Amino acid sequence: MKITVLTLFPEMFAPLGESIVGRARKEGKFQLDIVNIRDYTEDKHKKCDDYPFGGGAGMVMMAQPVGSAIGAVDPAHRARRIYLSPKGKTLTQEKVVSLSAEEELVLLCGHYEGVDQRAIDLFIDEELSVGDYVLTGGELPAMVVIDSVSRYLDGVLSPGSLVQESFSENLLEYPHYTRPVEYRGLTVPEVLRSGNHAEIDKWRQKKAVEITRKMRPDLLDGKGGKA
Ligand code: 4H3
Repeated sequence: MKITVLTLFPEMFAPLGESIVGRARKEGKFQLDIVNIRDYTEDKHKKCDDYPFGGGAGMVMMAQPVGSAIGAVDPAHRARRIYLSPKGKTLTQEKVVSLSAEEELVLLCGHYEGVDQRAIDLFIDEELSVGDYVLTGGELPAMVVIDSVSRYLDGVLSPGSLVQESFSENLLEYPHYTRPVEYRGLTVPEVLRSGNHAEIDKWRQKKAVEITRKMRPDLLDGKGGKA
């Protein structure tokens, strides 16, 4: 997969050079290009934003730099082009899985009051939100999309990790423990040290249901998930 990010703040994407995503990029499991929209402005002062028609606070990102940037990175419109916005459909795990099957994604990050509506109308396939709150820009949401999607690409996670996850679909995770056996008076549940993998699986499943019932009952009664 190839993911291209369009942003006025490319340095915000430095975290994607680290950890699991950073390693996956270095190993060529996917390609991530961070493109500065400013490189495509036709304004002699490199301006990319302007005052809103109709008045009001804040600045609006101009259609021209955004349109030229998209045209340059995806001339044949082969990519699924996504604008991160609180108006979009909320990103779900199911959506993450479907995005991971795309060959190419373009993620457009707005800043300030947002992007001129004509750039969205002309160039964007879909708006996505990472949750019902407003952020200063679409950069963090774009990173959320990249991180969550990259986990489903071949060779990014260790073999087994996603299998485990699909067994517990619509359930929250059971608790994890590592050494030592006792820490500040709290001990690791006996069953996890028993070596009995059938019993361990049963215990984990039971805990997952328990935790889901307590924290997110909506996931069990079908209101929030597919259950
Ligand atoms: C996405 C973008 C929240 C989300 C965002 C989300 C700033 C989009 C500006 C930027 C527009 C205002 N906030 N929930 N903010 O995914 O450019 O909407």
